[in-house]
Amino acid sequence: MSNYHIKHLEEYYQVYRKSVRNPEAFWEEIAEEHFVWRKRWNNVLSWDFKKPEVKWFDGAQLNITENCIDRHLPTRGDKTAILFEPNDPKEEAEHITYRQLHQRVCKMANVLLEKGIKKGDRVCIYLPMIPELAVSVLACARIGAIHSVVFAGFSSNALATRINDSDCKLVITSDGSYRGAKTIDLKGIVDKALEGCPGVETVLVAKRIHSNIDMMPQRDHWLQPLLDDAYGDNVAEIMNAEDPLFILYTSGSTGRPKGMVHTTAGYMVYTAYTFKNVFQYREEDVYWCTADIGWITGHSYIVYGPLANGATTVMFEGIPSYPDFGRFWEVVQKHKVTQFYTAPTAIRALAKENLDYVEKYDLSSLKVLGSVGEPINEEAWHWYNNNVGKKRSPIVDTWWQTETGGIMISPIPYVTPTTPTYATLPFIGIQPALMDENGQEIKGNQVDGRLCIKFPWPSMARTIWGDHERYRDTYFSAYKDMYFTGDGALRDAVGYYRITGRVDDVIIVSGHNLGTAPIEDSINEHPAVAESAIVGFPHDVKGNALYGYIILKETGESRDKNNLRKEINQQITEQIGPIAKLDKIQFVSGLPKTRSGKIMRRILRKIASGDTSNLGDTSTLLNPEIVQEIMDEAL
Ligand code: 7RM
Repeated sequence: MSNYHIKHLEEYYQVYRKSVRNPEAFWEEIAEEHFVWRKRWNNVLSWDFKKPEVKWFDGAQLNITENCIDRHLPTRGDKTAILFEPNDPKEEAEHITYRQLHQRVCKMANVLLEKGIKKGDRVCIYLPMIPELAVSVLACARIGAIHSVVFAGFSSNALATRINDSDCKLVITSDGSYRGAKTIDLKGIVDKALEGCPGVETVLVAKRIHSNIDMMPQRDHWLQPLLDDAYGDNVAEIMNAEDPLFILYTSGSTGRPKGMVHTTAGYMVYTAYTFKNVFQYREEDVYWCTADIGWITGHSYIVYGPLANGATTVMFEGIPSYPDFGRFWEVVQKHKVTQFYTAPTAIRALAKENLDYVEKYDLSSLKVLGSVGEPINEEAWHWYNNNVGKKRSPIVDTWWQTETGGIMISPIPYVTPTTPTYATLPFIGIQPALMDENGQEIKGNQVDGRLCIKFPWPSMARTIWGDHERYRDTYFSAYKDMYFTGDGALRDAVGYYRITGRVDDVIIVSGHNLGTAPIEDSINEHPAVAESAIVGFPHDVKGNALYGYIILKETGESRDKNNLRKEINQQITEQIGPIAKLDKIQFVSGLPKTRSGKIMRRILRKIASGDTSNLGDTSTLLNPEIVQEIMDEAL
C-alpha cells in the first residue's frame, strides 16, 4: 500500500483512518518521502484554533521552487513543464521544459533581486495567462518574496486596494492582454491604479500585444531586455516552513477584500498530495486546468501542485468561446489532454451550444474530468459526463476554498463511486463536521448543517494579511475550536457530502466569490443613489447572477432609468470589475428592514428568484408594507 497514491476504495478508507488517528505521523511520512528539504522539521504540527495559530513542519527549511523545478532536472529536464496554449489558435503553442523553466525562473528571480526585492517583500503580479505569469510567481518564491497575484480582470480601483493593503513595492504587468477577439489595456489599468499607490517603486512590463503604451521613466521597465541580460542561474533562498509564500485576496461578506496568507511547507505538501490523488496523475499525463492563475485554483492546481509532481501543466490564455465554442475540445484533442479541470459555469455555457462543437473532436485521451468553484447542478454534470467524458471518465467535483489552499472534499477518480452534485468524501486528513445553529455538531448521516473543519490540515491559510483578528472573527469564532467555511452542506446516508452553497452574504457568480458589501458600497457612491441591496438569483449559465434593489435620491427620481442602470453598472465595472455587474436593477422606494436596521435579504432573495409563495416570517419587519410593493414591480 502506498499512502502517497491511493488506488482502491478500501485503501482510501485505510489511509483516511490513519491520517485522522495520527495526523502527525501520517503527514510526516508524506513530507519525508516525496519532497526535498534543506533542513528537517523539529515538530510536525502545533495548533490552537483559539488564537488561532497553526504551524506545520516547524523548524524545517526548504525552497518550494527546488521542489517544483530543480529536483526534476536530472530526470525530467527535457520534459514539458508548462504547455502554453495562446489565445489565438493560429499562434503556435509553446512547450517549456523543466530545464527552460528553471532558467526562466532564475532569470526573473535575478531581475527582481536587481530591482531591490528582498525576502519578505511583497510583489504584485497583474498579468494575463502567459508564461511570464507562472514564471513570476515562481521567481518570487525563489527569492522569498511574497507574491500577490491579482486577477487581470479586476479594475484599477480593485488593483490599487490590493496593492496598498499589502504594501507591494513592485508590480509585474504587461502592455495588454488578449481576450478572444478583444484586447485589454492592462498597462493603462495599472497606471491608473498606481496614481493611488505611493509605495510602488518599480513596474516591470512584459510585451504581449505590442501596443503603444506610456512608460513612466524610472518607474517602468520593459521586462524582456532585463531578462536577456540576467544570469540564468540563481541560488534559491532558504525559507522556513512557516514563511509566507503568497497572499491571495478573496471577497468577504463585509468590508475590504481579505488577503489570505499561505505559508510554504504545508501548502506545498498538501497541494502536491491532493494533485497526485484527485487527478490520479501519472508521469506521461498532460494535465489542463482552465482556471486563471489569478485565483487559488490556478495557484494550487496549475502551478504548485502539478509542478511539485513533475507534471506537464497546460496554461491557456484564451476563453472557451473563441474562435468558437469548440475551443476547449480542440485543445484537448491537440495536446491529448488526460485530465481536464474546469468550472460549472463554463460547462453550462458550453452545454447551451450545438453538440457538434464537442463531437467534432477526439476526446479519447481524457481520463479524469474535474469541476470546481461552485455546486455543479445535475444537468451540467450529466452533460459533462455524457458528452465530454463519454461516460468513461469519472468526474471529480472538488470542494475547497481560497482559505483552504487545497482540495478538501472530493472523489478520488477510479476509487470513489461518484454521485452527481456530491463532492462525496473528505480527502485524506480532512475532518469535516456539520454544525447546527446552536453550535452543536450534528452527528450521523442524512443530516444537513453548516460545514466546519475540526482539525488543521497542512495548506490552511494562516492569517489575513495585516488583520489577524479578522481572521479569527471570520473563521474561528462562529463555532468553538472549529474552522467555519461559510458553506452549508448535507451528508447523505453513505456519508457523502453535498455542498449546498454559501450561508453568508457571499454570492458566487460564474465561480467568482463576490461579497455583497463592496458592490453595494460602489453603487451607493453614485450621486443619484440613496441605498442599495444586492442578492443573488439563479442563472442558468452563471449559477448565480446579481439582482440589485436600489433606492434613489430625490434627484435621481426624474432621471431616465435605463441610463441610470448603465451608469451604475459602469461604476461597478470601474471600481470592482465587470464580473460584479448587476443583471437586474429594480428601483424601489424602500428596503425590507428589521427593527435593528438590518436588511432582510432572505426576502429579497426570494423575490429575485421569483419564488414568493412563502416569504417566511415578516413580522419582525419595521416596514412590512414595502414587501408587496417590491413584489409588484419585480423584474
Ligand atoms: C476553489 C474555490 C470558495 C467557495 C466555497 C463554495 C464554492 C467551490 C465548490 C463549491 C460547491 C464545489 N475557491 N465552491 N467549489 N461549492 N461545490 N465543488 O473556488 O475561494 O474562490 O471559492 O466556492 O461556496 O466556499 S474560492
